[in-house]
Amino acid sequence: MIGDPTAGLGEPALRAWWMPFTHNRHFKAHPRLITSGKGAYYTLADGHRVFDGLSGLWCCPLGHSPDRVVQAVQRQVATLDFSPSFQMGHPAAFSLAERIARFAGRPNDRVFFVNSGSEAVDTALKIAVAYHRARGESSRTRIIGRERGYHGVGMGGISVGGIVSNRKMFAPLMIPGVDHLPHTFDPAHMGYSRGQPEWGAHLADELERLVTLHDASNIAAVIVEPMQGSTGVIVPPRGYLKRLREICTRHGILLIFDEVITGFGRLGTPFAADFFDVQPDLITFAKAVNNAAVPLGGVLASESIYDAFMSGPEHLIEFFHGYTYSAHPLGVAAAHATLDELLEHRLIDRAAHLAPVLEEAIHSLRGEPLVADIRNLGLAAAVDVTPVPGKPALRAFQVFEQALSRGLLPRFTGETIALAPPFISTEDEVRNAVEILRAALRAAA
Ligand code: PXG
Repeated sequence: MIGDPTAGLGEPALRAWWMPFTHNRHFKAHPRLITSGKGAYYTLADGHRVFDGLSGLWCCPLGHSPDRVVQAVQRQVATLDFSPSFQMGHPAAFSLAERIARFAGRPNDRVFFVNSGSEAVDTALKIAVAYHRARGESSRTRIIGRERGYHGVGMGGISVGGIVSNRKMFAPLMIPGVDHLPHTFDPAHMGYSRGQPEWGAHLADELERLVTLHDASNIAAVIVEPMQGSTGVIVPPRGYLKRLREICTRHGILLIFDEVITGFGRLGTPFAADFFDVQPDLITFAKAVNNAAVPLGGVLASESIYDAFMSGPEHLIEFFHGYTYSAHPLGVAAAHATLDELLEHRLIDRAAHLAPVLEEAIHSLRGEPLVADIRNLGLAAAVDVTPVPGKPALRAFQVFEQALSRGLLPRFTGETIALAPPFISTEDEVRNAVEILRAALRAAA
């Protein structure tokens, strides 16, 4: 490890925070503390700077504390710190919703604001089920998720998600009537694929099988991450998402793209829907929408979905759902500033430009010790490592530690190391991050 990152903070000082998705006992014995961030770099408690290889947790495409976002939030907190969004509204939330719909190329969509990806997913599932009911098809309640899917940690999200460790402790709490498509990762057919694998579009036909099993009249929606992020950058086979779209349309099933990771430019297009040229009925987003300066997420809903709710007496609430902090003024201000930066500096084009740089670099790791597979799409890439026998997930952690000590903060999860650098990174920074990973792989072997 670099120096002593505890910087005087011993275990007692770290006792109270029960950390999320963290090995608490190990962490508190060997803490890794971040004290500041600027641009593409974090500074650790011991003063070392590390390159932020995952843009925070996929959420900071502009790097850290960009001036424009900082100033927007500072101005906002001094002007209007909080505004109720039940039966009241603040102007910037309306203009942001319109901007996001236009940015998505879906100008007639409506945007429902929430505070996280998990809330966005649970909101989208509620919209889907309530939509069918509003149209008199109240038997359409079943949701189809996908194996290895990550849709956050709400009750809906873990139910449609497909990561067993996130589900097994909570099985009795899961929403009923969920089924899962198979995931699309098969190293025998797509090992070391660059971009989208050629093999695997036929896996979308599994949806037809589920429709035959349950009957379309019982199915509300299908939810997928267009590119699976958390489970390790699993890239959809060519034609797969188009086929899912066709099957959904044929059977009146809503298609939900969970774009919490892919939204706002990660694939070099505004949304993954643009990249794959497939338009879903609902899109969830969070993270990069406002560079994660303040928690904010949302759901884009097509006009016809919104319209289905707009019946009954006008003085009555149409959709009984929302959060105290929906469209929080600070989150909204940060999002306007983030969109300004993304658009003015053409940073999504820059992500597209950096994508082949990352692709070339990451695939040069083929043949390095421990490497079992490499995948990439847009400005995201993953390296699978060979597990330590009998100790699942240990190897990737060892590689992570080696990388961190050399100045790179990647993401490790399961047997996968992921990279998703900020869009503001230079080509050299992207290549250098991969060189650090190479050194880390060698050192961990
Ligand atoms: N949907 C998707 C597709 C996500 O990736 C969520 C929902 C939940 O978002 P919230 O804001 O509730 O956490 C996510 C979150 C990782 C990593 O390392 C990924 C996420 C979060 C933290 C780490 O891959 N994705």
